[in-house]
Amino acid sequence: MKNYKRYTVTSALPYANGPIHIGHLAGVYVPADIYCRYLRLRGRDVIFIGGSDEHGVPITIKARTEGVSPQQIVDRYHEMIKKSFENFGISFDIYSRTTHKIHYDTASEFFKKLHDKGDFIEKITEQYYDEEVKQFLADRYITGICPYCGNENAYGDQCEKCGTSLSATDLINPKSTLSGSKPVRKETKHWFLPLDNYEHWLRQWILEEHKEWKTNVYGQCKSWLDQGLQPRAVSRDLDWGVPVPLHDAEGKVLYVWFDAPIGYISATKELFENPKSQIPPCLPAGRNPKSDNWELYWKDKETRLVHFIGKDNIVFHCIIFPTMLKAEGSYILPDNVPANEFLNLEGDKISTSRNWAVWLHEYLAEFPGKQDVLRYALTANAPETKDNDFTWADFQARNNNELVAILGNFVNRAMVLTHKYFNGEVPELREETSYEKLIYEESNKIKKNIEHSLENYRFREALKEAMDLARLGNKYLADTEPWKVFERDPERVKTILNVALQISANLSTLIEPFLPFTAEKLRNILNIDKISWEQAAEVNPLKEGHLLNKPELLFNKIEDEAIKTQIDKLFATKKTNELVGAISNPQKPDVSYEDFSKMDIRVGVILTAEKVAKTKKLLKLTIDTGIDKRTVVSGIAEYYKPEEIIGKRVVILVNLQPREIKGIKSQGMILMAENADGSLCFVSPEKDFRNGSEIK
Ligand code: B3M
Ligand code: ZN
Repeated sequence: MKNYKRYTVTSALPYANGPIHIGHLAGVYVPADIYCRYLRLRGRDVIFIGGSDEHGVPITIKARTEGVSPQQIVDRYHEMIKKSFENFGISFDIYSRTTHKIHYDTASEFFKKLHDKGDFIEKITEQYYDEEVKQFLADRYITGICPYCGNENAYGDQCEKCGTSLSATDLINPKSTLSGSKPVRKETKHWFLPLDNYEHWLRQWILEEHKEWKTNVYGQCKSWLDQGLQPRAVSRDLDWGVPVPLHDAEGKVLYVWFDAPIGYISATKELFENPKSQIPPCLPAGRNPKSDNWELYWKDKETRLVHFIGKDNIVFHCIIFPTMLKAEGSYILPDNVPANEFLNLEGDKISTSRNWAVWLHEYLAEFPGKQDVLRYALTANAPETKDNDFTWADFQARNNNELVAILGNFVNRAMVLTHKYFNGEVPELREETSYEKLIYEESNKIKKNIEHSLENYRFREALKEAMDLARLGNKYLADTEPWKVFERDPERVKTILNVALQISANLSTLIEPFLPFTAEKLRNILNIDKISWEQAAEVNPLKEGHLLNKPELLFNKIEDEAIKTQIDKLFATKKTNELVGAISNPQKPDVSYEDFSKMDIRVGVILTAEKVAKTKKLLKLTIDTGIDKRTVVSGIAEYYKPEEIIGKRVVILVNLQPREIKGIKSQGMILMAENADGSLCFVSPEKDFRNGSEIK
C-alpha cells in the first residue's frame, strides 16, 4: 500500500428526516469506522468526517405533513442520528450538519468560485408553478396519473406503483400537492454543471486510472459514462437550502446534491476551528488529527481521500462531486469510493415508510450493551459485493456460535484457568515447543492478512481473519489440554497459559476496529492499556507476574425467546402495513380557524336504521342530534348491518347543506374514519357525552 501522509475519510451524510437503521450501519458507517479505527491504531494521521444532510425536498415535505418547520424536523433527527452513531461507537472526529453557518459560507463560496470562472451554463427552462401559493414545484410536490400504469397518485419524479422514474411533465392531469390546483408551466433560470465537458477526463480518471475500484462501483461508473453525460442543474426553486449566492437568484437555492458533499469540507473546517469542543466521547485521548490545518486534508497530494457510501450515491461521489472538485481546481480527488450494495431484512427491502427496518435506537433499547453483536453480525454479512440479507436467525447464530463459542470461550478459558492455577498472575514462559513457534507464526500471518484485507476494503474477510486468531487460540487449548496436564506437569501449563493470554492480549488490538466495546472490556479484564497495532502479535505484550482482573464473560448467549420477539415484532408491522397501507394521501391545504369554526359538529345517537332500497351502500338513519331528530343517508351499508348500530353514539356534521339522495332528504353527515382499504368505521366520543355536545 502506498504510504499516504494522511487520510480524509468521509461517510455519506444521512438525511435528517428519519432515524438510522441497520442498513445504514452495515452499508456505510460500520465499514468506515472499522477503517478509521484501524488507521488510528496504526498511528496514521486520519480524520473521519460525518454529519447530517439537512436540505432537500423530502425534508420540506416531511415538515409540511407534520405542520412544523423544516428546521424543527432536522433538529429532531440530527440529534437522534448523532446519538445512535455515538451509541454504536462510530468514531467520527466530527459529526456536523449542513445547516451550520460555516457550511452555508463554504458552499456559497464554492458555487461563487465556479460561477465566476464561468464553469456553469445558465439556462432558462420551463417548470411547473403553483399560482395559488406562488411557488415553483419540486417534482415531489406534483402528483398525477402515471402515463405507464395509470396510477392516479404518481409523483413528479417517480411512480411508486410501477417504479418508473418520471419527470413532472410526463404526468397526466398534474396537481400541486400544495394547493391541489393545476400547476402551470413557467420559465425559470438555473445554473447547470456541464458534466459532458468533463466526460473525457472522467473516462480517463476512472476507467483507466482507477481500475482497482470495486467492481460494483467501477461498473456503475462505466455505465453512466457509456450512456453519455448531460449538464446537471445545481440550483432549485425552493425556500429551503443554501441560497444561490448571486443577485438575480431570489427564491433559488443550491441543489441538495451540490451542497451536501461540500458538507464534508465544511465539517473539516469546523473541526479545525474548534477542535476541543468536537472530541466525541468514543475517541481515545491523544487521537488524530495530527496535521494542523484543514486544507492539508483536502488539498495536499499526499492525503488519501476515501468516501464511504451506499450504492445509490455512487454517481454523486464518483462523477458529480469529483467534477465539482476538478472544476474548482485546488482540491484532491477521491482515491477510492468503496460503496456497498444494499442490506435487506428478512428477505425484503428495508423501507422506512413501511417500517420494515431494525432501528438502531430500538435495537439498543432491546439489546442493551450488545452494540458489538450487531456490528459483528452486520460486518460478517456485509453487502460488499452484492445485496445481502439480515435475518434474526443469522444474528443469533453469529452471536452464539461465533462470538460466544469462539472468541468469548477462548478468552474465558485462558482467564479462568490462570485464576485457578496461578491466582490470576500471568505465569512465566518456560520452554517453548514447536507448537508455540507455530502459534507465533500463525498469529503474525493473521495480522498481515487482516491488514491486507482492510487496506483493500474487504471488511468481512478481515473480520473472519481476526476471528481466526481466536480460533487458533481455541485449538491450541484444545490440543494442549492444560486442565489435564496440570497434575503431572505444572511447568508446561505455565507456558501454555502464558501463550493463551498473549493471544488474548493481541486479540484486544486485532478486534478493536470491528468490536471496540469488546476490545475495551477485554483490556479491562486483562488489566492492560491499548496495545498498538505495530506491537500486536510481534512481541508478547504481557509481562510475567502481571495481575489479571476477575474473569468476566465477553458475550452471552442470545436465547430463542429474544429472537422470536424480534421476528414477531417485525412481522406484526407487515400485517399492519397490509391492513393500513402506507399513508398515501398527503395533507390537504391549510384552512383558517374561521373556516373550521363554521362547521357545526355534534354528538348524536342513532335511533333507527334501515337499508335504502335498490342500493348496496346506503343506510337511512334517524339521528337524535340533541337539537332535533333528523334523517341522514349514509354510505355505510357495506360495513354495518342496520340492527347492530341502533343506539350507537356518533359524530355528525349538522350544518351541511341538505341533499337529496335516492329521493330521501339527507340532513347532515355522519363522520367516519376511512382505512386504506376503503373500509369505514364510526368515530365517537370517548366518554358518554350527551347528545348535542359540540365538537371543536
Ligand atoms: N443524504 C443521500 C443518502 O442519505 C444523501 C447523502 C449525501 S452524502 C454527501 O442516501
Ligand atoms: Zn406507474
